[in-house]
Amino acid sequence: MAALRQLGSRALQLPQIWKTSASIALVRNASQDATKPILYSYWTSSCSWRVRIALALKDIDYEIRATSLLKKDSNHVYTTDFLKVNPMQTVPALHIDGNTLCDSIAIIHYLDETRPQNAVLPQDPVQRAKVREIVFLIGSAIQPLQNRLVLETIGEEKNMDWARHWISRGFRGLERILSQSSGKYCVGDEISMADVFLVPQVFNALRYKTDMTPYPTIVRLNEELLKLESFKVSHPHVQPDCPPKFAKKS
Ligand SMILES: N[C@@H](CCC(=O)N[C@@H](CS)C(=O)NCC(=O)O)C(=O)O
Repeated sequence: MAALRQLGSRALQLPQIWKTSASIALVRNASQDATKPILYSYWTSSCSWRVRIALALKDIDYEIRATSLLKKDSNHVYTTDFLKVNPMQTVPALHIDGNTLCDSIAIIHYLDETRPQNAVLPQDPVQRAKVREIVFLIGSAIQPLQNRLVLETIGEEKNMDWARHWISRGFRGLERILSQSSGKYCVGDEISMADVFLVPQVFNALRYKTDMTPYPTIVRLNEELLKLESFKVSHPHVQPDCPPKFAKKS
């Protein structure tokens, strides 16, 4: 009933027979905004890439709003307009179903809850916990430490060493975890949110010239995942805001 109440006055007018969990799902779908979701994204942003992969895996059509992290470009995150989109002035943000959601983890959970096709969280609680362990390792113990804003504060002289240090520290743990959990993909043989987080993080690692030889499992999984269409179509080098010198010719 609590979930039903959250649907507002519209739901309260429903006949009793509709008030089942199945019909709640139907009502949710019917109330989803008919307009295309808008993704605020920057081509090299690994957090934006996570959401682009999830949208592609779930076959959700969306409009991209290229939002630069660099003030020298137009439409950057420091405009007053974007401040209204994301108070943290970071990407990604996703406008969907009449709401604007920020933070890749929150966004991907929302997508999985409202668009369950090609689920990125396994049903089994242990597998699900393992997926979340990998997601949080990358999302809170690696990426925030090598985020562009942090590197800017560290300064040009030291920032590459800094990024490599924290990525390598995280990858040492991640390699051990994945050597136990992985099958074809990060957790068993099904694509999950862990895969969605892994590939963009490896992209960052390579960008900062991290030595990948100590991480054979990470390298294997990254290569396997990059063969998949959802990872290819969302790749930074095929984004509309990718500068021509990096753009992949198709
Ligand atoms: N926890 C957030 C982190 C978002 C974040 O750090 N985004 C980076 C790009 S990957 C950003 O916008 N950084 C701001 C900047 O570089 O100015 C998420 O997962 O979406």
